[in-house]
Order: sequence, then C-alpha cells, then structure tokens
Amino acid sequence: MDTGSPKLEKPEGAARDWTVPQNWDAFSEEEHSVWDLLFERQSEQLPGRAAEEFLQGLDVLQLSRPGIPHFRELSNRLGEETGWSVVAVPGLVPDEVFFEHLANRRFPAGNFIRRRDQLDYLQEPDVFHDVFGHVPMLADPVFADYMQAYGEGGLRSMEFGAIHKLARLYWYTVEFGLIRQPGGLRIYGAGIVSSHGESVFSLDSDSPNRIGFDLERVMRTEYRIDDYQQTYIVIDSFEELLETTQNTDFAPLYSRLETKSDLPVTTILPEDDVITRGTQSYAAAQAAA
Ligand code: HBI
Ligand code: FE
Repeated sequence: MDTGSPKLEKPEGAARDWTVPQNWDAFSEEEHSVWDLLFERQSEQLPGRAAEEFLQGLDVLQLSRPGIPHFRELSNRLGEETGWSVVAVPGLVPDEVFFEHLANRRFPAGNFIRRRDQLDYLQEPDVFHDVFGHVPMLADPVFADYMQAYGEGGLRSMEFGAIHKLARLYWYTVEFGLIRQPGGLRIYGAGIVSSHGESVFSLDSDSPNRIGFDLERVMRTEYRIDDYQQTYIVIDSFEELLETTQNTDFAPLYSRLETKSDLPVTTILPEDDVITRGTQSYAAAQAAA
C-alpha cells in the first residue's frame, strides 16, 4: 500500500520474514462477525461491478466455516488453483520483505481486523482488505503470475532506487485498477473491491478521470492515499498487464523516467487514452469542506 517507511519495527515474535502464526483461535466472536458483515455487504454489491475473474476467485473464500478465514485452509484451496499461499504478518512490512514474499508466491496478510465503528475507513491494510480484496484475484492464473512478476520487479527496482515509481504500478493496478470487459467497465483493484463506497464511486461517479493503461504514464503519476482516487487506470486484459510487465526492460525505463516530471493526480496528457474526463467535483467538494 503505502511505500514502506524505514521506521517500521519488527514486533517481537515475528520471524525473519516478518510472518507470525495466524493464531486463528484468538479472534473473538465480535471480530469474526465484523468479517461476516463486511463480507456480506461487499459480496452483494460486487456482481455486475467486479471483474469476472474476481467474482470467480471469490469461490476460494467459500471455506468450511464463516468468520475470518483460516489461512491454512485458505492456502490449501488457493494453492490448488495457482500455487499461491497466504501468510500472516502484523501489518505493513518493509518493501524488501513484501517483494520477497510476492516473488515467492506468498501473500502477506495483516493479522488483525478493523473495528465495527471503522467499517469504511482504515489506514493500514487489515485481514479484510488483504484477504477479501487481494486473494480472489490470486486464484486467477494470469493475475497470479503478474503479482509474482511485480515482486521480482520490486526487488530489482531497489537497485535503481526506483521503488516509488514501481509502487505506482501496484497502486494503479493491484490496488485501484479497472478493466474493460464485455459488459462494460469493471473493478479488480483490492482497494476498490474491499471498499463499500469506492466500489460504486469508481464506476458510477462522473468526478474521477478514467484513463487507458500505459506503463510509463502510470509510473509517472502521483496518487493519493487519503480519499477516493481522482484518476483510475483502465486495462484491457490481465494478459496485457502481465505481458507488458514481463516484456519491459525496466532499467532503461527508470533512466527515462528520471528525465520526465511526475504527473499530478488530475493531469490529462494529449496522448492519453481518455475513457472518462472527470469533473473532479467530488475532490473539489472534499477540499472545500
Ligand atoms: N506490507 N503488509 C504489507 N502490505 C502491503 O501492501 C505493503 C507492505 N509493505 C510495502 C508495500 N506494500 C509497498 O511499499 C509496495 O507495494 C511498494
Ligand atoms: Fe492492498
């Protein structure tokens, strides 16, 4: 999510790779029921909004009991589909640790859940965001490969001091991505599918821009972490996303990016594939409030 800050300190009891035992039995009834509430609310809202691959992937979350998924059972099911597993971590982990997990097809999931009075907003990724938001897409073979490629690319980006550029690719695809599908625009980004408000806003509002995917353009684009996005990036297929990521030589791309300015969130370039030119009325109203 956010670019890892150097001040992250590994809690006692965490392993060298920052994993902790999930300790499923320690979750309270209340915590499980917050999961159930969030799960029901979102799974009702997503048909017709989420990408086909996401809706299909939700099946891996149909586990043998309600409540927060048991990671061992979840990993078994996910592993059968794509070889990915889910491991528990205390919260945000350092970039290198995060990339290392992804490169090895392990998804680190926060081992806590938001409180009932925080259903709609929280800063650190919790188990609902991480598991409901991310895991269904990891059951798709193409997306599963993309996430591994991202982890490998992340490790390499560290040699170029370019993490913050590559992090924008993650932000605008894995977290807040849209895709064109036969029925129209659909959401697949984990930050959107796990958000009750943004899963409607991102598709229905006339406020944000929606722009076709271009790797270099995305890596120049700033993003905001404190409210709904002002620009969404739209891909045509997951194959395109995977192939672009795998076939791009990032070293010259990073050098080229050094010579180009970053783009503020609302910029529209003449060469952009503009799907929707937003009014930005939502952001303006928020800024005035
Ligand atoms: N740690 N647990 C966790 N989850 C993330 O999404 C995450 C992280 N550490 C770093 C990070 N994301 C980002 O900095 C990278 O995607 C760039
Ligand atoms: Fe996330």
